[in-house]
Amino acid sequence: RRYCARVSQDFYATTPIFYVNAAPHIGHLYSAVITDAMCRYQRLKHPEQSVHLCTGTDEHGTKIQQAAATQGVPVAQYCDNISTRYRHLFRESGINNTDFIRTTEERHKQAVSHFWRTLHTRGHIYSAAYSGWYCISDETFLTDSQLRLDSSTGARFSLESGHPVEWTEETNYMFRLSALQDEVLYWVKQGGRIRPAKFEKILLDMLSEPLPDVSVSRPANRVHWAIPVPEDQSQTVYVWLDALINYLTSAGYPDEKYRRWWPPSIQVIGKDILKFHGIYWPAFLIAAGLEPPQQLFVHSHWTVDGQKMSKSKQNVVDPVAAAKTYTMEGLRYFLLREGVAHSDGNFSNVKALRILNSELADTLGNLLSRACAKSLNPQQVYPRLHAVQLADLVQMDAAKRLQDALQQIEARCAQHYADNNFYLVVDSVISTLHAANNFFETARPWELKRPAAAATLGSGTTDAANVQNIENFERLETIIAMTMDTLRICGIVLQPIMPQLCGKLLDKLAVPPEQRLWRNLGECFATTAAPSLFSNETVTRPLAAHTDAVLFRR
Ligand code: ME8
Repeated sequence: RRYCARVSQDFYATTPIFYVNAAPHIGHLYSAVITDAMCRYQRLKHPEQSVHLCTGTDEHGTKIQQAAATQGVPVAQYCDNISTRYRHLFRESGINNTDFIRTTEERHKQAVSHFWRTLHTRGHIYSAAYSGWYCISDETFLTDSQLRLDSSTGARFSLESGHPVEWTEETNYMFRLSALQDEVLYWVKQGGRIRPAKFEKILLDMLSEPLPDVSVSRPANRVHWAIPVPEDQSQTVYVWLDALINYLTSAGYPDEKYRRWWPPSIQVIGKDILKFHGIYWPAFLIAAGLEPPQQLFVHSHWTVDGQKMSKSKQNVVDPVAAAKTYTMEGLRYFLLREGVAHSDGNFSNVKALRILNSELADTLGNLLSRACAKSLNPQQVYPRLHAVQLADLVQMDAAKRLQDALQQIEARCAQHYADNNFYLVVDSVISTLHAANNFFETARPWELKRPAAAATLGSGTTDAANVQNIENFERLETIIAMTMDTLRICGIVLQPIMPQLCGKLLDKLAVPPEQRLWRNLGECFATTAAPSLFSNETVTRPLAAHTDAVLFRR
């Protein structure tokens, strides 16, 4: 079997769909923010491409049934409540999803039924008596090696989640996973499918043992909040099979239109659900005659002050509350700046405040306030560069360092975005902004402010004082223009990470929307020979008067 390169130029990205058994926390938001930043980068880099970003909620199964019962709310209403909280959170966080799927929707039930029938017709499903240790919380049967025995009580618990298991005997439908081991291995081994590479290794380890067949239905009398198995009302579809199919539903499956998006370009998941997405999911797809995803991007977990987040520890970080402290853009920035996919990240208020104050308020915000200060820039303009002054200024070491940083930023950040290393994008931008602040201080523009005599500028007089005035004025304009060019470039690069804040920055600088694309990065004093403004204009451009120059308050 060969998986060919995707024919369609369109980009399809997914987040996991989240269980509605509890409110969203920063871990859930993190998956969505990563995926959103990937999609925003695609739009920036390839504006001609269509992008589909699907997220949503996973609403079936015993866990949800129980959560609703505990609250004494009808289960459908309970699902509505939590699903709405996710929807709001994502809207408030600037997640630009093009679909929000709920597994309780009719379109999804249709997709699951169709997919089930396809597996059945192709001979991948059989009926069998099954017994084993079942963990309700994990929604799965566990083998002996996945259990911990409490010798004092004789009770068994899931090693991974710590939740209790029960001995369960039932007849249900099995999926011939064992027959697809080689196919799955072939898919994984193509390389680059599972990123970062650390998770490819983990998956290959899992695949080094023979895969058992997997139970894909439950008796309807035990799990009734689920999708019925077609042609057998006594059974319901296993929640993980149901949940995984959401990615097809969102693409339009079973209608042929799903082919426009299939297979997904990238599927973002947390490390906790690697087995389901790295083994079951490609196996289900291959069995149904469909192509597995092009890439799985697996991220590690957030801990809080070094501890795993959990309700019992009462240390779950509510993203809505965190956004009140840091602003939503600040929270996005912190998550993408501090999160690295291959190892767990630690959320701490002290660290978040320190980073946001020093990078967003001081480094970025301050540079904009300086360039827009009325004392230096009374006309409130994005001025033009003057060739003679530019040639002289770039002799300064501080200007050379800034120029170097700007010359490298496009290629470096394109690579970092392609690798989904958002923290490295931020690194490049912040060091460029440091270079710009340093240049500004070294160039001392405040010493070039126009004296009152400047009123005669352009009047044609040639006395020495006036010539000096004109030179000073042009030097001042050039320093401000170089600073604004840097801010503009950094603002364009950071848009996928902080869309609103960068929008405000680019608005203030009066950059037209069609000039905020990746391809506009080539147009700045450091990369174009001509001393021109962006888009080769040579005029001075008024700043947006109505937009505040304060980007981020400490
Ligand atoms: O597993 N740090 O849903 P779920 C970072 N419904 N990310 C975290 C995290 C943390 N501490 N905790 C959770 C399910 N996540 C299934 C998925 S997909 C077809 C079905 C993120 O609500 C991470 O992406 O338990 C993880 O994989 C996901 O939330 C699990 O969310």
